[in-house]
Amino acid sequence: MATAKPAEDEAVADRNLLERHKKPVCLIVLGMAGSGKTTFVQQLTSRLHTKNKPPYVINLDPACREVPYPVNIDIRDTVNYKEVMKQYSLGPNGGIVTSLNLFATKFDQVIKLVEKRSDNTDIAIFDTPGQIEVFTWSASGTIITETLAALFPTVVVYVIDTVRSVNPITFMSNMLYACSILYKLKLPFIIVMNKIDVVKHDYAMEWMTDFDAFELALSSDSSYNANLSRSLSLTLDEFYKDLTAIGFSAVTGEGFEEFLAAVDAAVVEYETDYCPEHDRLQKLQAEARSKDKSRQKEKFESDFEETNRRLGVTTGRHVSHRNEILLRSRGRKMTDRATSRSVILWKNRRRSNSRNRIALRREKKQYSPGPLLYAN
Ligand SMILES: Nc1nc2c(ncn2[C@@H]2O[C@H](COP(=O)(O)OP(=O)(O)O)[C@@H](O)[C@H]2O)c(=O)[nH]1
Ligand SMILES: [Mg+2]
Repeated sequence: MATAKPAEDEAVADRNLLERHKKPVCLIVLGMAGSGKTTFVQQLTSRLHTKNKPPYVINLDPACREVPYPVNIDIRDTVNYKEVMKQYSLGPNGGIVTSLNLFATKFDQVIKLVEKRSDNTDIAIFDTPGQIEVFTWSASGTIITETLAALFPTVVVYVIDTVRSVNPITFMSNMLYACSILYKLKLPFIIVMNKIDVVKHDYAMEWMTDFDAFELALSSDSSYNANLSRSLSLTLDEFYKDLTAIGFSAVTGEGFEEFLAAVDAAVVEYETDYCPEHDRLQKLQAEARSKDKSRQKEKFESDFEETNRRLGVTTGRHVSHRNEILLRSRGRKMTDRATSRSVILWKNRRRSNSRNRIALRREKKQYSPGPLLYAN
């Protein structure tokens, strides 16, 4: 028996892997505002269409004016960002986060739609909101990413603006952000150094592999920021080793083939590194849950025995006694609930102060997202 269990586990893991393998690769495109995420998705989509491999494209940016690529699911069809801002009295960032939260409640439908396309789509692309932190540090961003990663081969594509990153301190901030996302999500990670039609990415590649070159770029600067960047560069050495970085132009499409090769390698990494770890953690969680359940059951039984012993109730009467208690408490709860509800209703009807009226009006206006619309 002891030898059969690992073999059984392996078979389950293999089956999970095979099922995930048949599904489209999900690319979650992240990056600072203006780094070129949307233009990158547009270029990728058009190139894949030319290759006769149309991707499934999902726009998760509720605040964008227009989507410049053929989109299959658009968050703007489900959630009205301006209305959310108005009704919840929010600013632009709060509006985007809340819209994403509302959309996340319907994400199971998105999953079903992507799954449905497994036979004829190799890639699903997720374009994210302009402000990166809206996605990376929000609960809905984490839910979306983790749900995708549990069901599909998922790769994070981090877009960096090579034009803005020529400043070594800006480059370092960008890399730190990338590093924090990589260690938070632990998913395969591709850095796309975008806009190489304007500035080539060679300088960035050199800074990532040669500390002296980075130090030279900082030599004229003796500020605190520069010193911090210098020491961080040494610390990030390990992180750079794990990275795949490619040059890309979202305008000309240069670097497209290299990007596809990086995606293939990332899928292998997902299968060999991420999945076994994910499955291991899931197993541990399931074991902990079942242990907890049995511990609770044991505790309940011993408490019950103890109470009966103290009350002098015989074991034969356990069932009827328990039923009686349950029935009585259920009845009491229902009547309690009913009476308290009627009291509240009565009070609400009676009370006519303005605060109550405003609260009621607001409640009535509570925004709810529309149905999920999608194009096939
Ligand atoms: N020259 C050049 N401009 C780009 C490139 N990618 C994006 N842009 C421009 O950068 C700006 C911001 O791009 P956008 O895709 O909206 O960025 P997002 O906020 O990350 O989605 C737009 O004006 C784009 O035309 C590129 O590869 N080369
Ligand atoms: Mg965008």
